[in-house]
Amino acid sequence: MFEEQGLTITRSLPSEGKMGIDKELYDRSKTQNIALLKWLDKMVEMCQPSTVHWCDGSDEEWDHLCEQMIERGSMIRLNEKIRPNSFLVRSDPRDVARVESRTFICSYGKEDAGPTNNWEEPRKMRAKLKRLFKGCMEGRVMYIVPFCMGPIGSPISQYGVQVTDSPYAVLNMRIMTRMGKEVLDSLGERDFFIPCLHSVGMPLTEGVEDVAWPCDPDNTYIVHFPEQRTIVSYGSGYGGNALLGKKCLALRIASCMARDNEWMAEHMLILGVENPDGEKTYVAGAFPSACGKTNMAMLVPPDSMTGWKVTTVGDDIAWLKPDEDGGIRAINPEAGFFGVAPGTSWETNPNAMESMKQNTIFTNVALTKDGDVWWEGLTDQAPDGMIDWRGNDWSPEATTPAAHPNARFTAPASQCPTIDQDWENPAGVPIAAFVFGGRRMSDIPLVYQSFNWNHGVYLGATLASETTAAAEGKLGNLRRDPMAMLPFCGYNMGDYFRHWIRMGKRLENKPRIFHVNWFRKDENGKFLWPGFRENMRVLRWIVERTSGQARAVESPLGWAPRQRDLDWSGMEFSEEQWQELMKIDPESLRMQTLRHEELFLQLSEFLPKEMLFERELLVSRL
Ligand code: TSX
Ligand code: MN
Repeated sequence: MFEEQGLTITRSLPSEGKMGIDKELYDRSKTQNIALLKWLDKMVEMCQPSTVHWCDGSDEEWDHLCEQMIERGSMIRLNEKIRPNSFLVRSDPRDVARVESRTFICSYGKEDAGPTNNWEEPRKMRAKLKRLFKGCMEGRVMYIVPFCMGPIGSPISQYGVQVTDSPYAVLNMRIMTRMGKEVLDSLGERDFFIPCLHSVGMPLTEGVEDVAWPCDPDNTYIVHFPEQRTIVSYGSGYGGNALLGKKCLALRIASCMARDNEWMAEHMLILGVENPDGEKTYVAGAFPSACGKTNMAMLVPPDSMTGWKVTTVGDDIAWLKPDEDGGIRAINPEAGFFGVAPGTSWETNPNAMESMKQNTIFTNVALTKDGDVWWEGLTDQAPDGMIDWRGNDWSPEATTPAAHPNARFTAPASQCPTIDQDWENPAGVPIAAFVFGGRRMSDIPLVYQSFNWNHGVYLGATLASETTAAAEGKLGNLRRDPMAMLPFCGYNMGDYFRHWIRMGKRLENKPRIFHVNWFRKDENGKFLWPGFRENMRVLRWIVERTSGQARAVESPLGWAPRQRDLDWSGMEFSEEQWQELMKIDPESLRMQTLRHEELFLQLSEFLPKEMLFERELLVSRL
């Protein structure tokens, strides 16, 4: 079985002498794990690095890698007094985001990847990758990064080993995952771990000079082999393309493992809501991009809601497993936040700001003259004398942004002031509600609850966000993003819906399912809901619905609160405002529902009948 996990399925019969040299290149005494050593032998042989370094996850290793990157001009140390042990990295301007067009699910059958994923025949893709990886680490260090997604020892956690030639990836993995010697020891001789191969794709062959951010944008591939549970990524050093534990493992590969083993790998935040009596309710939420998911995960309730608290378990990914009590428990497989910097401020997210006070890597933000960082939305006024994300002088009069819109901070979750006391509990936290949230300027009310599980799955399956670009005078285009998983599901989306329906049958204590929309606008284009801290009022209704305390009335979309069902302490909101915020126009919604459901059309041959049934029910209610 393990033969298949490497790239070199066919043995190219290296001469014994050569193999001997390669094996001596790295210390094979670090582990007794045969499967791991066998895979590493092949990777070293194929990539031809000049040295191999086993990452132990120590502070010394961190310091050493940072020093080395600084020396090469790949990293800048920020002002130690303002931002201790924190760094700025500027990427190649061609390598600034995940590349969906070059992300592949290489299952045996094309149908298994489904119509919403890029697919290539595994054998063809392996051959292509083999050519790219041959000698790709020449002149570079190969880092071996043993990591664990989830608390070490948790029955829900999974091990991975990333091989990479990017010290930037190593440093980020050190924040985002449990990484190093402890993980390697805990992995022991188990043969199940996810092999993750990564290269920036710029070998230092003779005459080639290194650059600050090596990459190969013309040959970028992010490839998943779901049956083998392996990941191969080439050509990019950025975020989800290079930190393979996150989107590649914890979502795409994990979603396949979850389908096969009756659990769930979801693109969800996890938060805890504590009421004034100290009772805790956990909620998991899926939001498409640009909906403020990290802000939600770190919500600060309004002062007027005395005794209510929100705690943070995770801001991006949830792994959920059925428990003994018929419920479902979730862990955050990550150990850090890889958040979008622009728009993050002391106003919008003070807990994120606290989390990044130290030990943080900033990527593609602006550098201030006193050696701190800045980005659009951090302050109203941009400071003078900055250097922008491309490394050029920048002034507030400039027409280009100082920080790249996808600039990031990588910060340890442990530094978040609201981090939940059970965020590393190996058993996870019990989930009482799922919340799906879209950015919808019109038609969709603030909040409603599904009538039942399958109806809730339909709400998730039809989740959509309006693109912010309000082109051609009309409102933005609706983009479907089922369960916010469209770019992250490692298999056929139709089968993914089916898996959700199956999980509902399996669970005795099903989480209740809700839909929220913070972004409805009036006819003048003004937001009807203040959002941010005030979302706590909606969150309170949601958790009190799960315990049967809060009231609701039936609407065509689902159970909806009346104004008096929400906590309005310390907030003025007129009845007219409420009516406009919660208004349902059945005619318009019916048209929308019947109209080209583009995604449903694309998936039509794979859709579970339950989803079509839910649509019919909705249309008839409208
Ligand atoms: O994150 C947001 N949340 C969730 C907060 C916990 N944002 C930012 C989204 C961009 C990533 C929001 N933007 C939210 C929200 O609830 N709501 C809005 C829309 C909005 C923007 C500005 C105002 C109000 C609503 N300003 C005033 O009302 C003054
Ligand atoms: Mn995400």
